[in-house]
Amino acid sequence: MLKLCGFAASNYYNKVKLGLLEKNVPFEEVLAWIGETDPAATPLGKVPYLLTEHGPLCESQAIAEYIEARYPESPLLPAAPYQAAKVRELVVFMELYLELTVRELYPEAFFGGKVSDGVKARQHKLLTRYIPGFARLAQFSPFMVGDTFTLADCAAVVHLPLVSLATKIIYGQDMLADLPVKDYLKRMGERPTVQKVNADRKANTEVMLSRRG
Ligand SMILES: N[C@@H](CCC(=O)N[C@@H](CS)C(=O)NCC(=O)O)C(=O)O
Repeated sequence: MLKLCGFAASNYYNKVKLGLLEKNVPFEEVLAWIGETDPAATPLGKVPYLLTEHGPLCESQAIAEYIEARYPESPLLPAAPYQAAKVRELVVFMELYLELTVRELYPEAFFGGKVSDGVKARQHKLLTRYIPGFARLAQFSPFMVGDTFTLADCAAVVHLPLVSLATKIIYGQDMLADLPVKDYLKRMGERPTVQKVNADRKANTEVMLSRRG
């Protein structure tokens, strides 16, 4: 059976977990905190990573695509190449431009640390450019791309709340507020799979924060 390694407070871990649940693929969760990961499986010590009977795999998008190729039932990528590329395009946008940009703010937004004014200003400028670009691609009607739940929704459900929350805490303004993100997340939150991921995330976040002391 596939083993998904990492911890449920992680958005990238939850992207893969949500895909597995949506596809009804059996898997086991193996708890691995940062610093406790296997370097042979994840050379940069990042989570998630997946243990398969062929060997380990890291990087959430590579993992998601592997699962998709191996378990074609309940597809999370459209069969048409262009539509599938549009899904991948949006995942890249959300991760490379939104999530990685706000990630610089997490130490202060979530972990009691401090982020310099210079970094805050730089990330704000980047987001001011990136978010309108994202807005042109995202559909929200009712899914991120097309008329079915896809890998773009797996990514959106886990990343967009962090973009909203981190920008609200650091800049006093949810920089996604002009997009229909709240309604979208509410709609997605009606799915039992999303409810499970969110409940596990909340419980694991408590444990993570208590470990940090
Ligand atoms: N590009 C990676 C990002 C994964 C990632 O950044 N995971 C975080 C937890 S949410 C992590 O492991 N951080 C520890 C680190 O970067 O050393 C992926 O898609 O899997």
